[in-house]
Amino acid sequence: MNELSVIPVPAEVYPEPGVVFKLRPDAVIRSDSPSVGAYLADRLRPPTGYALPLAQGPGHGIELLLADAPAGEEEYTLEATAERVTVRARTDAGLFYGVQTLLQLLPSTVEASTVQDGPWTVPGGRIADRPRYAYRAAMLDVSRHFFGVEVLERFVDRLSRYKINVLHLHLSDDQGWRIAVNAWPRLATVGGASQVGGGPGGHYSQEQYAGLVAYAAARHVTLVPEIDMPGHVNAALSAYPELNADGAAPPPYTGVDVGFSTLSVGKEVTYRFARDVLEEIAALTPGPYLHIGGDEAQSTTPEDYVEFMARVQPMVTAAGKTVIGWHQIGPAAREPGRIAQYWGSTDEPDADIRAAIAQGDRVLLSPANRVYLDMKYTPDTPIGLDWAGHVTVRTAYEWNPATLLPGDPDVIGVEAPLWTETVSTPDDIDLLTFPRLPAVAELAWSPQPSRDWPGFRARLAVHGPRWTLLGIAFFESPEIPWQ
Ligand code: TNX
Repeated sequence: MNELSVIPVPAEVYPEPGVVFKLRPDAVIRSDSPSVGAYLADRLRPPTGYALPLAQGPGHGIELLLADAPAGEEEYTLEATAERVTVRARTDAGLFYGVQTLLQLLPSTVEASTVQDGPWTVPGGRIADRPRYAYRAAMLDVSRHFFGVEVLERFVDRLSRYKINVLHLHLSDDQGWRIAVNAWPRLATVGGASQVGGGPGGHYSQEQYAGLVAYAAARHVTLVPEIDMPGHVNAALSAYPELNADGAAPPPYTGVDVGFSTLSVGKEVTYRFARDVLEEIAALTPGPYLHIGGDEAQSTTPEDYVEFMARVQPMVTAAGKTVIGWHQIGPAAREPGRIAQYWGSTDEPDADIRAAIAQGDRVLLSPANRVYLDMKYTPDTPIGLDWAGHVTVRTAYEWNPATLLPGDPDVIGVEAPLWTETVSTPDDIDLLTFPRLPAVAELAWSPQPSRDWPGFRARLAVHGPRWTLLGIAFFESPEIPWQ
């Protein structure tokens, strides 16, 4: 295991020089987890052409075992001998991560969808691995540009290969409302029928959303839905005149400005709307979190903002969920367990995040000048923004989440957001996501001392051929010695 190119780099690796596991055509998969066993078989059968039956008993092949496992929730060990590969974990999630590591130890052609020549080898040795942070996330803004369920499924599938375990969906903004709400049907049918640049937009039915939740769960990814309030609400205001202070609905918005819309904090209908929406979204969400936005409420007075949040945050708690808000939520009274998502820069934390930390909020890190996937890599990047600077692969990779903010906050993890003002096709998503998302995945999973830029750059190079086989239109950054 000395030529490992695993991303995120595992916590502990003990190579066994001279030992090689070679998958034979008669190999079996013995799995204590039916779902992870089936996932592995689905990934291995097309490129190998082997039958790989799910079998009992320890023949030649791969074992995924829930016995004699390490203690951590997402922890696993992987041992490769000449005869078999054994993954052990206490949970299905741990086995799933062990399987991702195993797939990365096999040749890149394992990503092909048709039968390839072997040999299907895994270097001998032992890995003991566990995540640094429990919350390892990406965000996709489906409001500025709408993307259908198939695009989201592909995104989830790709994230899960790098042990990302949360997908945050920005489901509402000025330009479009993307989820059906039975109590307020015009949100989706009227508020969803627009997007940046004036395209048709779209929305997810509750059935489609539930399907996506299940698809993600099968890959150990939790969806975190966001309904952004009290700003970023033009789409909702355009669908329901009564939500507006003057009772008149504004036209749909197809530009890229922010900060011009607000819910009416003094109107009771605002709270009926918020409660109905949050209850329906909570019912669609098996995960523990609801994100209520709270950013850039520049058309809401600070007093109104605090009053609004004092009434709306308890609705999330009442629906059985934990509040997440962008860090502007810091000055508003907190609900127990609240998480503030920091999207400032790494230079000087502002008063809002300081207020959040002082109140005891947990913190999710999304520093814009490090992990905003919508920032251009360089001035030449054909799409993307640059208000937070240019974010090279190295910039995204080379920082320490533990020392970013003062006040010793409880950091739950790292999230890389992809805002889509300039992102309108699946290839656009790929270009901005790869290779920066794998950099963020390693930042969130691997221990700080086991990762460094020269090592990451060399390992990343080996992933290019995999992405090509998967049809990922990644950015061939000159920072990486691509193979
Ligand atoms: C800031 S980050 C926003 C978004 C924009 C993004 C573009 C945040 C909470 N708000 O409304 O899409 O910048 O980079």
